[in-house]
Amino acid sequence: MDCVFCKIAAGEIPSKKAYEDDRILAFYDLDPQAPVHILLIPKEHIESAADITEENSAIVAHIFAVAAKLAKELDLAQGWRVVTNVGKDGGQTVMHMHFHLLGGRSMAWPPG
Ligand code: D5M
Repeated sequence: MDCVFCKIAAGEIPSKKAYEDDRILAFYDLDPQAPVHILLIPKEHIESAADITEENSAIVAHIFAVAAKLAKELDLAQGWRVVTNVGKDGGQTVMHMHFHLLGGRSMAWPPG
């Protein structure tokens, strides 16, 4: 499968890692939208949050636990945001589910 995030998870494409275990990888976004901009992905290929089911949803809880740990480590005590884009209207450009962890600046609402 020609998936850039599968290749990053497999170490075939380099990334600046923030966290890794057997199930997930967190790495810095190459086009940062905030002083801290990290992507958290499952190593297993899941296309988007639209494919989350009762059977595979534990990975999402794990990703949020690691996001909270990273936010603490990176001193984002003022606040931070987790975003996942789904499909064309959601602004998803890489079809491997990922969660953006954004922090280090004040966020606007609603997102564009
Ligand atoms: O976000 C996809 C995000 O993925 C976007 O912010 C750029 C980032 N990206 C794409 N390729 C790479 C590599 N190779 N390293 C790091 N970051 C990358 P989306 O929600 O799909 O619009």
